[in-house]
Amino acid sequence: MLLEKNKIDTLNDSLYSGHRKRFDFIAAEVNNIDAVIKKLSDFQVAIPSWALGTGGTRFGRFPGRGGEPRSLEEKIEDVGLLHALNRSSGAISLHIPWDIPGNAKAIKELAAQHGLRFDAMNSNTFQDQKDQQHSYKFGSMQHVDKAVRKQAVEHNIEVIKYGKELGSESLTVWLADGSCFPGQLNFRGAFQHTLESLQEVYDALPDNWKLFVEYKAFEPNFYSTTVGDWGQSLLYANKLGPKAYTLVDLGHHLPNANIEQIVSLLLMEGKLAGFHFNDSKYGDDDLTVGSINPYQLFLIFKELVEGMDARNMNHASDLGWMIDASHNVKDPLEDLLQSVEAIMIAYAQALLVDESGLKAAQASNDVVKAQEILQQAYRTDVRPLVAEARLRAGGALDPLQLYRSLDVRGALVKERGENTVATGL
Ligand code: LRH
Ligand code: MN
Repeated sequence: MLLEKNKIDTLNDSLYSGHRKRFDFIAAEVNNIDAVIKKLSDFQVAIPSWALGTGGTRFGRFPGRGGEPRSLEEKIEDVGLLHALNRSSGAISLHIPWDIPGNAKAIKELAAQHGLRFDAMNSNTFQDQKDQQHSYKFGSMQHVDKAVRKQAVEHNIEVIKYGKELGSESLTVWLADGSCFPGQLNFRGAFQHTLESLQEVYDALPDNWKLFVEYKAFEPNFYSTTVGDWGQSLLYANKLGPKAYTLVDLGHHLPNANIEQIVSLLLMEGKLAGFHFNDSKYGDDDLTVGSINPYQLFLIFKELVEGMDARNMNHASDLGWMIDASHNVKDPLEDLLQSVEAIMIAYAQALLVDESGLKAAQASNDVVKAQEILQQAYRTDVRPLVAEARLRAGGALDPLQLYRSLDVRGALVKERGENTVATGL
């Protein structure tokens, strides 16, 4: 479904005067307002191809209204729709084998028509495919059987091949590998096998590619995970080489982990790959970004802005900004629109932090002043700034309102049917 520009213009015209008032009010408070808006317009979040349908849990999946994408082409159309609405979703991250491009050239052209590029590719050695020779029941790259490890390495090299054809420049490896009971696994053996396997994948990377090592505390293994936390992931990344980095999925931490401190140190080490943004209250809940703990998201972006500026990094292009969520009760596209909005708001708030004032407060241990400076930015309603960035980039002032007023889901159901189910989680 293509979104006509005039539909966006009509909505924007109806919302413009209110927006202008709110924008002028906040803009009066912000130094270098145009630079801030430019940074927001340049910032693009990659949409996961595996989160365009209704997800579920082991207790079941409750279908949505339907109209889910039936193919990679329709997934690209849906991400194109999101990007037309908010002009901040200019990339898609594919998962193989859920999204094998039949004709890579045609897929690349279709994505370009929607203004989309291909972000990190994702391999999958956490499920057994029907025609697979060896099972990953007891792991993939950690497996005691060399043949299983070899199969996992070959799959990742195949994923790189697809990525090269599509213009992607990075591979995310998330390994479900681990153990469910004490005694089941030799930790050193599992680490060494995994490192050797990752090294073979690393050696197959094109020169300009990056390898993202994604860690996770638990699930589907519930006693140990072989890439279980940022320290273990950093160990792998340091041993593999300069093209290997650590990927931070916000939901992959133990309760109350200080993720903003982890981010600050990985950035300091030049080993931060990027993010899988989502939110959670307990485990890897994969909920809408900013729906449970928006202050933590702000604190993470505050460390990102300060750390990236300290290394003269380009905010828009030097890290991988991706969402990784699953939608059990919301319309997938509405959920993703809310997630992108939450990310843009946290980034805008972080850009408003008085960094020099904060440094002065820290230097004089003025703890109260430091908190006041942070919360001044966090408590600033930056939504007009994010909306203005969308407007200047040709997007909708209120993407969700337009998505609903045009009944986009209804049109997708008419086009695709009620019972279509997208591949993915
Ligand atoms: C694992 C994970 C990983 C993906 C999968 C869909 O929990 O976060 O990034 O491969 O979700
Ligand atoms: Mn993830």
